[in-house]
Amino acid sequence: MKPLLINGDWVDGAHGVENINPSDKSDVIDLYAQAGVSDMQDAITAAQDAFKTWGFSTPQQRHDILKATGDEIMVRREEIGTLLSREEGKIRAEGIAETTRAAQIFHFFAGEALRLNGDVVPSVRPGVSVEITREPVGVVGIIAPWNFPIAIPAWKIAPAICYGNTVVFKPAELVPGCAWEIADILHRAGLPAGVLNLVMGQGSVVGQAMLDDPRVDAISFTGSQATGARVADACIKNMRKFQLEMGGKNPLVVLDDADLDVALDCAVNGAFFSTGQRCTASSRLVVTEGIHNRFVEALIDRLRALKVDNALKEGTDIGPVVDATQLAQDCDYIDVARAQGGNLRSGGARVARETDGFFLEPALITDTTPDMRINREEVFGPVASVIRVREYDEALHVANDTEFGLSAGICTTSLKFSSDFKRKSEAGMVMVNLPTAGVDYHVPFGGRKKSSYGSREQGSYAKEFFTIVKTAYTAP
Ligand code: UN1
Repeated sequence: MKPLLINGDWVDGAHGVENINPSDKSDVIDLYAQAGVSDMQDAITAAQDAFKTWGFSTPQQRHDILKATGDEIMVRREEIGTLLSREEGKIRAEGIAETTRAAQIFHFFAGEALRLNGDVVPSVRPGVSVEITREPVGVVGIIAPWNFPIAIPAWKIAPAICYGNTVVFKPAELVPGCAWEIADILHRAGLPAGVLNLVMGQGSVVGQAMLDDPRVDAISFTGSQATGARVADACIKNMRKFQLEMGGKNPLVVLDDADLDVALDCAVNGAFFSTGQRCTASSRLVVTEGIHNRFVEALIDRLRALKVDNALKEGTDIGPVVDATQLAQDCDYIDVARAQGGNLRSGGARVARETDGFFLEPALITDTTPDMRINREEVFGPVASVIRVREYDEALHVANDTEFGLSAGICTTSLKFSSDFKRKSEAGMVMVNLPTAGVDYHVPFGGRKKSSYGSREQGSYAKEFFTIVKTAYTAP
């Protein structure tokens, strides 16, 4: 059984749960310890104690540990990437790419540890000087989702440690494997006891215990809107800092003047790669009428050529859905879309393969309208809908007609339309002739409206969340 990490010790929890491969339900990856409420409380105590020293550690020490962690992840990227695919179901190439991204994130924040600076400002009062510095926030709780089992933990843990915070990390229940590897690597890289605590377990038990504990100074959360709202309530109650990344209903606009191949690449990648299980997925394809039929027919041809199979099998393009609950949700949304008048033009059926997994053919639903549930609620699966519009202005309006605002894309060869879209899109991230998903690791990530709350993640902007500003005045 893979244990919890609390105060630098590996401890067995109350019991273990099996980590199951969604490509092959008979494949049990390992047993992972499950924490109870008292384990979470011990972890928070450990993080609080460790903060007394780690909060004053040198940038060199933080750099060296983050660098060593990035180095080991990079060297082991094939092995860890394979584990990732085995537990989450994205194809092996995607698993390795995500693991590489995690290594790059650790390297980026190793550098950032050495670059933290402040300001010295002349006071309005004679002889006085003012210093503005950034200090760590304290004990940071991290709640991560299952769809990026290593990249998202990396982009929360690396900046937390970089800026001198200590961490209580609750990974998603479905993907403890990569979380355990990160904890093990950081521990062996010399991270002092209590700086990172790994508390695996149920959200309703250990997640709740984290939210309820007033000793946690900040929480960084990625997950569903419903859980995000609960995190927000608990944080307000405790007057603590928080940052939420939640869902998306990201539009990809395709204009008449688009390069058809570019638009198809963006749609196939953005909507269906990683089995569509990305909050940045292009789930709404907003297409102007001059290109609509050509685009839809060519997209159907592309989708039929995709191989849906075991994530670890050579040649697979789309792996399984993550579990039975998610699969049922995907199928329900396809049914709802059809019942409301959508036309299921391709895929959407459960398929059997050599191994017993949660395989679903990528589904394309055409003739949908913006008010249908399929265009308002996040599905989080290999399901995309097409909305036909007359011209650019209507496309922009439809693109913004959503309570979400994470990512938005446009395929066009027009500078005028792309410039206008970049300015008027109500999303946190805008992509021109690129998929809405798949972002760089060194620039800010985050959305608007109900997709996100709080300051941006990633890149140097991460310090807004993981540090707190102090203003110090000195008279001679
Ligand atoms: C990406 O598209 O590269 O959960 C990252 C998600 C996002 C991460 C997307 N938080 O899908």
